[in-house]
Amino acid sequence: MLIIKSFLEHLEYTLGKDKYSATKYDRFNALAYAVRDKLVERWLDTQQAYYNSDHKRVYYISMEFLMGRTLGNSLINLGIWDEFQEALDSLGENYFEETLDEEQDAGLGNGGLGRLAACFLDSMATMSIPAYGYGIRYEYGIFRQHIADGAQVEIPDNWLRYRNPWELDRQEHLHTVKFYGRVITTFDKNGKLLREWVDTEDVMAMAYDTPIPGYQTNSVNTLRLWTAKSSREFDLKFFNEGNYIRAVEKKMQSETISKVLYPADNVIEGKELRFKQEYFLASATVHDVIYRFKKKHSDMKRLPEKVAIQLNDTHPTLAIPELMRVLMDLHNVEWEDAWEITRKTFAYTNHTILPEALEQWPVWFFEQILPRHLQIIYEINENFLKEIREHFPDDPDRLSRMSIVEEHWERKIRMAHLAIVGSHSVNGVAALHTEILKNELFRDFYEMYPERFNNKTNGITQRRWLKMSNPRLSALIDDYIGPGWTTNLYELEKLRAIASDPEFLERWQKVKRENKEYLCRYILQHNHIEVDPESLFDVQVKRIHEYKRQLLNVLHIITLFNRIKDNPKAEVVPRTFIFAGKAAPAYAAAKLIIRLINAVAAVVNRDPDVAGRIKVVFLANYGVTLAEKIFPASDLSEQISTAGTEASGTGNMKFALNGALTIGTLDGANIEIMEEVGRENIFIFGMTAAEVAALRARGYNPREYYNNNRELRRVLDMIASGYFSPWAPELFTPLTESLLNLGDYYMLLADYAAYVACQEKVSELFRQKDEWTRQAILNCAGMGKFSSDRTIDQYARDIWGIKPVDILPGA
Ligand code: DL6
Repeated sequence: MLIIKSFLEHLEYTLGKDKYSATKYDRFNALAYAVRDKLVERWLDTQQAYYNSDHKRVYYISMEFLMGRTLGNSLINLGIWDEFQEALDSLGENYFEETLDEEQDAGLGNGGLGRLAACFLDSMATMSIPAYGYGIRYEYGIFRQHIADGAQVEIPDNWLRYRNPWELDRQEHLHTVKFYGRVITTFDKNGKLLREWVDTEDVMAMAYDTPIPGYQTNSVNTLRLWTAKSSREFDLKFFNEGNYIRAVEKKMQSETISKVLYPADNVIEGKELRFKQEYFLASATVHDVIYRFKKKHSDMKRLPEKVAIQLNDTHPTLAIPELMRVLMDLHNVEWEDAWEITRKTFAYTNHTILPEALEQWPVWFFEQILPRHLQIIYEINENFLKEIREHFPDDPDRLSRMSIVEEHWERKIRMAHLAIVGSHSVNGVAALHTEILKNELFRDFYEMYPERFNNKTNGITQRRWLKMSNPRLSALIDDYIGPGWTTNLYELEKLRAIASDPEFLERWQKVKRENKEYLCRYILQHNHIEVDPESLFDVQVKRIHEYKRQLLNVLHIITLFNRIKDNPKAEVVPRTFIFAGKAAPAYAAAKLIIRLINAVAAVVNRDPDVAGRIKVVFLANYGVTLAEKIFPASDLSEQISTAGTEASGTGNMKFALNGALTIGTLDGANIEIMEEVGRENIFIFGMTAAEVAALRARGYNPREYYNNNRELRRVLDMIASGYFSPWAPELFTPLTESLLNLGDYYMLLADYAAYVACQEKVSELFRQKDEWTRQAILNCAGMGKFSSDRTIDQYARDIWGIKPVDILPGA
């Protein structure tokens, strides 16, 4: 009952409420504080142990951390879920669940890249790796999505409005981040050339720390997020000039840096504010890292012995010239040494090959905002070009291809080139993706630095994505093979031996059924659609993007619809098509795809001929918490991107872990999933990446497919003629135009027939309930490789050279 005591004390003394005045949100806060108390001691012990042992530490810098909720995860990782559940439920019916449900998602990310960072934090803490996450404490996270008349509406996510009980502000951890100004050259007393960056406009970066508890371990790591504060000196200048309004205005301007997360996934926003955000994160983090290093060391050459910095995509790459600047201008390190230290410290992960997501910043941004960094980048580039000439003396074209400075059109800095040149490791996030980096996107660099390139296939944390979000399946698995899978996911292999055991099959089916019933209730409550839990739950949840091909899924739905309309008595396997995902607010095609899904849903769901056979549901506001409800209830996982476009995918892993079968292309990590679960237990269709490239090179003509496939033609004509939008017949023609007249860049039409045929096999198998279940079990059994623990182990060994540190209580 100590728990209740602590909970009630926080309600009273921290929040000033009693049981009469406390809202549900107060209850959540009081519980969160009670749990945080339990973390703090271990947190302090961990930080002290890192300091004392002076181990090498890794700094994972990311513009995104898609954390979701923290309370449930902390209870799981601390092993106190049951205890708290029992204690809280003694206060009232459903008290515990309702309280957990009050927590807002920390949505500081767009999708896969941000969620990967969050899974990595969990794994690093669980594996006692001395690690820090560094990011920005956006006041507004990813927008909330509402659906109004079938269309996406964005609502600001003011997630910090009602306090965040997990964070602690560290007023003492303040760093000055400089912008603008000019560089002057002076000499020191020995005649050495000095560069000084002067007349800058300064912003303060203030730290907020969140504890990251490992699972069944004493380690509690730190996620440090920076918030922008105006600098006092800066304000004073205007105050002293008597310009009060200007001073306040400037203060507000400087604080906008950490206001809002840019909401585009896999696309860059070439905005000045985004550029400033990236530098703000890079600079504050580099200063913090150096500050911590200097507590124990004075010789900067030892930095790479003690510090590894992982760049989560190119977004934090300005940390490379920033470290060079700090070493040379503030610590008097010579260029050669500074460069060696920098290269040995940094490692870069690439997460996309889509051209629209590869960052290039205009040189004039640098000239105005970061003039000293531009000098440094130019010098890095000069040395680099010299090195290329030495390696490849007879290949002048190479120089312009590889240069860090793009000289055509507007001059730009190619951030990926800077990241590769300034790092000792470059990795892709799935085997195919890394091959594409080596052989296509970064081929020139691979030829020059083959030893830098390596693959680290992504993973997910099984603590959140199975143990916490699917308690029924976790309990069943524990019953048969024990709980070892929570820290060693390869233990799931043991399920293979019982995949045909009738009792196990039956219990597995019962779990799936209950999870589906739970989702049905959610759908009824939120979408007012009644869904049959016996139907096949065919699910595609992820960001809406043309390359992910939600539109191909819609083409299949309309095909089925037509088949049923033509032959209303035909035997069909009932399916519920479930979609969820956000579109970037400025991405017109993606937003139109959402409208089309909802328009098709409206037609299909009210048609009496198809009643009881197909339903279409679009669930609004996809995020971590909604995902936790969807994966456990899914039968079929749609992973249908054009081969060669999805770097890895991680949703694919979450589905399979929860016993869904995959229908997918040979893209990203789907290929490795297939290798692990067996070709016979996955539905693979469509062109390979090599076939896509070959077809593109030959000249792809989508019209050929349209002309030669009657069903496809009919589906596209229906969309184009306004069948699903009689109130605005031309509403969806931009989508059909892009397929038929603008080249169908992602080749939906080329894969359509194979996809539809493959879906028929899916339906056939679903009729054989036990065989379906057996394959679902084998999918789950094959997921060992896809734990983020394995991924982190590989990063720690191959890239960071970091070993776990045992944390003894009270050490
Ligand atoms: O590596 C995490 C995740 C992959 O699983 C996805 O396949 C990939 O699309 C995503 N990439 C991005 C890139 N954004 N930018 N830049 O989100 O990374």
